[in-house]
Amino acid sequence: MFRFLTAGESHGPGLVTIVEGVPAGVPLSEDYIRVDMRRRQRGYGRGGRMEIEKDWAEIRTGVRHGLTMGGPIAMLVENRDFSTGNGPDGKPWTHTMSKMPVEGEVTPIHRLRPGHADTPGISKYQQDDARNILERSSARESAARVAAGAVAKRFLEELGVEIHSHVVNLGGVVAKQPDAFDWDIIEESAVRCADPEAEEAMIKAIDAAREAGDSLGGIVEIIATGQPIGLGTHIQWDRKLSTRFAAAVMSINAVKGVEFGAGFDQANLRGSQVHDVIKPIEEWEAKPDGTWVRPWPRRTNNSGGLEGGMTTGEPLVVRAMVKPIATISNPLTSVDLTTGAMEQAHYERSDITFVPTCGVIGEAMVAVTLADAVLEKFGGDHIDETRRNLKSYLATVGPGSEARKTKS
Ligand code: EPS
Repeated sequence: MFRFLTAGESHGPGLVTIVEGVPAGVPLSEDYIRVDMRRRQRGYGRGGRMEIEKDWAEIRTGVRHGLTMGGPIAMLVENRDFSTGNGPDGKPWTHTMSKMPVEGEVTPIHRLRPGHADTPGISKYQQDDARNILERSSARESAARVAAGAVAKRFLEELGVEIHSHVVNLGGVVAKQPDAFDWDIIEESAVRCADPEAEEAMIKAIDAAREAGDSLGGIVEIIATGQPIGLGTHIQWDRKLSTRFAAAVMSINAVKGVEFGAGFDQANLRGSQVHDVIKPIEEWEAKPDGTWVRPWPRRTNNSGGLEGGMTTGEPLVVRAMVKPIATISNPLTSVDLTTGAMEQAHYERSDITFVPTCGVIGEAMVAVTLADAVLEKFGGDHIDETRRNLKSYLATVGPGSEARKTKS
């Protein structure tokens, strides 16, 4: 099993994550994790906080001489804002977020932000200060997820799996889908978009929203390639991979919808237009060892690489719809939590959009879910064992029971 937990607050000393289940022998470094930590911080439309933070996941356990040891990997991500920045009332965050009681007043947050976790949070946790809710509900926590996701990606790379993402819609500007993805170009794009014309319009939309004191949502697409056919299962509802990917991606702050492959558009089509026809064996690509590059390949991939809750071996295509951020500088009318009287919602600082970032967080959640599914099927206390098990399984996949016997 591959799993992780996070801890930490947005303006506390930092974030912590513990990743468990990584086999021994996987090459891993802080520099490798840093690449995704940086990617998460980029993107046009991010707010002032990203000028302060230089996210770095410090590996504290589980790695020796550049290789995982099989034990839990604990990582720390410092919040530089805590040690260097000022919070409300011009007081340092060390004061506002002190573990122990402090001298003098710390101004509580009473003006609830519609759309954020504030209102149900203060009710349920019986808080008189919405900071005790928003510190944990902040999307700052996604830095710890991206660190965990990078570990999952490193493990998956060893098995030939790659994960990327791009923005398909930002603030209602829809990108044209390219025939083939050039991931280097997408990484260079200020909004992580494959269509330069749409990119320009997205940037304009972000500038206009900033001007209006508002925020923007959108849609990101996450694509994983190289995973074998047959991960997950059709056997039980909670073990289906479609269930697990949807839950993992829906768990990202502000994500309100998930679709696979042709997605919701399939509602408008007939079955004959939707289902992915299997190619005849003459068109299969063979590897030198007698196995197939992709057994049971398809002519199309409307399923997004999942059938019956299992991988088909075709690229996994997951899209997430991200609502506009709830913290807006021209705040909505709201109420004071102590009196119920009308007030403007609280505003400290925020991003205009975090759609480009959301793709990077989506990659992390897809990576963690795929890593878990790979270990469920192939196990392995050392990466070589996982690799051996994957190889012997692949030798059995293809037409005919005779072929299965002789190849395995
Ligand atoms: C974020 C840090 C936060 C926000 C954002 C994501 O920093 P601060 O609250 O200090 O400005 O910029 O959080 C939200 C969008 C949210 O709704 O909480 C980060 O590190 O990604």
